[in-house]
Amino acid sequence: MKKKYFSKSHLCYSLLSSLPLLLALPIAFGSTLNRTPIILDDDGSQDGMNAWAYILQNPKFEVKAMTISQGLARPQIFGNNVMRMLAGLGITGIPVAVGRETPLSGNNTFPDAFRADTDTFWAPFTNLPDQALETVDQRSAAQLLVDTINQSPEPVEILMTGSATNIADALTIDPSIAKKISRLEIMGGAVFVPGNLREHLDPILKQNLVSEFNIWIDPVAAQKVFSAGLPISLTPLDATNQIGFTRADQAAWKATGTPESILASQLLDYALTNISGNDPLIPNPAWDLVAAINLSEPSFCQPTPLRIEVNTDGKPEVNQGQTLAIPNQPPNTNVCLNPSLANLPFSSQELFSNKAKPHSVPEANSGLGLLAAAAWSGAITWLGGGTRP
Ligand SMILES: [Ca+2]
Repeated sequence: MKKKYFSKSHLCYSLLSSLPLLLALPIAFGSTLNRTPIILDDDGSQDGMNAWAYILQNPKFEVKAMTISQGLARPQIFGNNVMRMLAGLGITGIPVAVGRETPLSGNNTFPDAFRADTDTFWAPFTNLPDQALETVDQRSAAQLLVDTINQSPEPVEILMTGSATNIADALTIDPSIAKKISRLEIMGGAVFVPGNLREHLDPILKQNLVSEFNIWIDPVAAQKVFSAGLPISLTPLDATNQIGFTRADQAAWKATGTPESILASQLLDYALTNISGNDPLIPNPAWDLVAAINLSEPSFCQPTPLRIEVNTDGKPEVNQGQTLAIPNQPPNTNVCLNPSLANLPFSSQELFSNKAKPHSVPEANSGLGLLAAAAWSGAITWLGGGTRP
């Protein structure tokens, strides 16, 4: 007679008896899972901080450093804002450094009104703690980039959602970092669609019909980055024009109730109110968040390999900063041209739900992960935790 080793009740007993160990597994996994090391580089934009919030709560990534580029931000001012933002999120231990205050070349600048809102971190839509828990790293942004990349045992990804100034400076300090960057995801440029300077009321800027702000703000730096042989993935206006976030997303993110989701909700509120005209029919593209999704989710967009070069010689009010797709040349960039939120394994309203769903913490793509996931699911039921969403 064959002995039945594992009855259902036996399995339940086994699970319960090892519950303390199994419950600890997801925590242990949090630090040892194959998280991709990443550096976040932004110019102090509300959509950039949405992108940062998304990456910070995303179990696929481990944020190794944050750097602030000139653009919307006056980096010295915005560095302190970021430290207070991190205090509000309860996050410590990530070095934050600021870059130079001006472009490598030229004097293109964002309109002052935009920069004033960045200086105040979009108050009163957001409400930062008065005190930071840590101070800004004393190294330059470029030096922090170089040190972080060189000290990482694995290649590092970078999400660049502002000017290319800091990355270009880092490549000047140590060109060898190019070989240790596994992917540089850029939000910037307008390849086959009009630019966004033209949308501004400034009588000079609006004459430029072809350039996008992040590239235009420091075109020499951008061209240096595009020609450095990096594995670049570009999320240009071509892609972001097709994506929109709504008041329904804002409400859902707020309801998710994590520090990151609430911050994202506040920043989207600012954008819908002040950038999209507070019209319920006009969603907000949250440009930098789209690039972050493109970096995280392979199903989001099928990339198109293209040779991208930046116009550095034109007049700022004509075509300087234009991203050109050069035909019949070896590609240097994987360009996202047709993204779709419908391709994601979750809805846009669930973008910030990673920390809110305990069962999603263990990754089920390994044997131990499956065990941990099963135990976690069992524990939730056992604890009377109710239904899984
Ligand atoms: Ca940005």
